[in-house]
Amino acid sequence: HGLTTALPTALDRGEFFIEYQPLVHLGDGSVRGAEALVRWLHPQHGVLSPDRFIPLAEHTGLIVPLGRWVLEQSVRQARAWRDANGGDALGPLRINVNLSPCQLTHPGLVQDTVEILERTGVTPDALCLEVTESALIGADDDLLKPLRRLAEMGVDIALDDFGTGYSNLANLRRLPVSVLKLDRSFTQSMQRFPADPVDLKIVEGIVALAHSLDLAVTVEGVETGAQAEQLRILGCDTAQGWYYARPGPPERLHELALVDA
Ligand code: G
Ligand code: G
Ligand code: MN
Ligand code: NA
Repeated sequence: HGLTTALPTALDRGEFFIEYQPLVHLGDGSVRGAEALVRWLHPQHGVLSPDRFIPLAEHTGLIVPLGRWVLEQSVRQARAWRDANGGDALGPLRINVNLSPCQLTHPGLVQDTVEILERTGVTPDALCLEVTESALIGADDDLLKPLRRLAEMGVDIALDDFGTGYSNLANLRRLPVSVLKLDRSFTQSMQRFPADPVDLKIVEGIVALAHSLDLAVTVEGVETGAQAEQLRILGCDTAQGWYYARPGPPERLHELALVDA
């Protein structure tokens, strides 16, 4: 329908924008960075969430230029935060950017990323690329190669929505990932304090495994202080969710980081 015909030219018309949701250190509550979440300001339908147009963008191939645009904007934003802080006074704010499976198979990914980092003067360790667990299940070496190259450069790779894809845990060793992003469903089950004992055991097990493989654990969808506390006790490293902040404009992230410094 209407979205399908409007999507191909939306990028040129400047209708996309990015909101940022803070990533908070569970130990001390400090803001460590943000996830970039794209939105489409459609002239008739108003603000559309990515669920409404990312599948369409993947289907039509627009996801490659759109994903590149999101990456460039987000890395520029990370640079702007750094400059506004007068260097690294707050510690560098890191930026997380979602990658679609289609972007992984696009041959330009590594070079585009290198060029964007060079143009903006942002170091690779300030960037984390999020790939869903389901995109990497059964991934062959060709698919993993660009991610390996990026990881070798110092870019962090996060396994997004972890725990929903039924991936072989032993498979984790093979993947060039440094962060597990635990799926929101685990956070939801921590709503009650104490949480369901089986879910507690599962999260405890995932955290132990992750840390033994030198992976950091990020939790998403944290909506209450009780959830945050439970997940902190379980050893999770970083959290994201409405309890801290909703996705919002870049100025807000800077304010949050400053307030807390
Ligand atoms: O922003 P929202 O909270 O509605 O996010 C919904 C989904 O859209 C999330 O799963 C997120 O990973 C995805 N998403 C948000 N921004 C991007 C993007 O720039 N690229 C891709 N591929 N997915 C995105
Ligand atoms: O990439 P990913 O699917 O993880 O994207 C995060 C999605 O989760 C976005 O759609 C974002 O708006 C949403 N989200 C972020 N924080 C919360 C939260 O605390 N609760 C809920 N229900 N959704 C959240
Ligand atoms: Mn994500
Ligand atoms: Na996720």
